[in-house]
Amino acid sequence: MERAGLPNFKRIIADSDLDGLCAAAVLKTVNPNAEVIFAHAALIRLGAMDSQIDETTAIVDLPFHENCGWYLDHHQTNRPTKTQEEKFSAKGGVCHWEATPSAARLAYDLVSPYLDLSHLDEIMPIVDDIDSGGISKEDFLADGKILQLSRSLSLKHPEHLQNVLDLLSSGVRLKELLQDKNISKHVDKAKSDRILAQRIVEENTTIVDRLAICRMEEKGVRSNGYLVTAWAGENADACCIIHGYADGTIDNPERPALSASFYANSFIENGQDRYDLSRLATSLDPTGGGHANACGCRVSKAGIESDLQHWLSLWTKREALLKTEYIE
Ligand SMILES: [Mn+2]
Repeated sequence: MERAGLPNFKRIIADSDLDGLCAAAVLKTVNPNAEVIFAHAALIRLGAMDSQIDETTAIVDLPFHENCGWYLDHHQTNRPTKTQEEKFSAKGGVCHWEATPSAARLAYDLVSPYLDLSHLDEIMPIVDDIDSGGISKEDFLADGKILQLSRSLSLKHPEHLQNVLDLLSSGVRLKELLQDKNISKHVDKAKSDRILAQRIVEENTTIVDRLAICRMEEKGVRSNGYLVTAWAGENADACCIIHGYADGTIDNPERPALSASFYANSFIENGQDRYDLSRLATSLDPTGGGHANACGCRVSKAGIESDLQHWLSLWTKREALLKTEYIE
């Protein structure tokens, strides 16, 4: 089979969201024997995955790591510098960084010339939309099966991640996937969890100077940005969601450390690219980052109140400090 442009790999490390999973499914189609490990950005940045990364490892939808063999990503803050990339290529590494709407799309475009990926054609546009803030308010409120599937994916349920991955990488179509009993129980749970999360968002969100601040810490319930920005409507340009536990740790999916996520309000006109929120995510935590319109970081030792005050002080000066500049 002609795969001239594709590097060899034995292991895939991918983000544990729908994008990372679909990207991993695409790569696993190339090498069905590859082991897939799901992780999240902070684990890579803090070196917690170092022992599992070598020249036979493909890393996708996660921060750059110089010891891997194939790097694929689309997050602006993860992009290796020119010097990093030259050094990486010089020792045989292959870097595919593109500003695609999803990492899965990047992988799909690289692999589809060589292999039939048509079973993913239905899911791909939605993966792009979810990962780039392109979901319409109507689609968000309708809460279709793919949105539910995307929320069901978590490091808390590694067997579910592997299950979805195995089906998608073996050519199973979406309809069949959703009919699988083991999968549909997680998807149904995600549907009912959203109703609970919605109530917690409403009870714990305040809007300060057009920033919706949602305090989900110590709650055991998670929310994505869409749930908060849909609730805030026209009254907010962005949201900040606090998750996790004061006594949590970054490598414990059951009790994660305190973290903050920042999302632009994609439901308002021009809401997506007005401000570079990644400047908030990197202002107190060097391991923070992501996209300009969707990013996150750890809460610092100073604590939530102090961090929030700092982010708000930048946010109130957003016209001067956070305006998006177009690079290139
Ligand atoms: Mn992604």
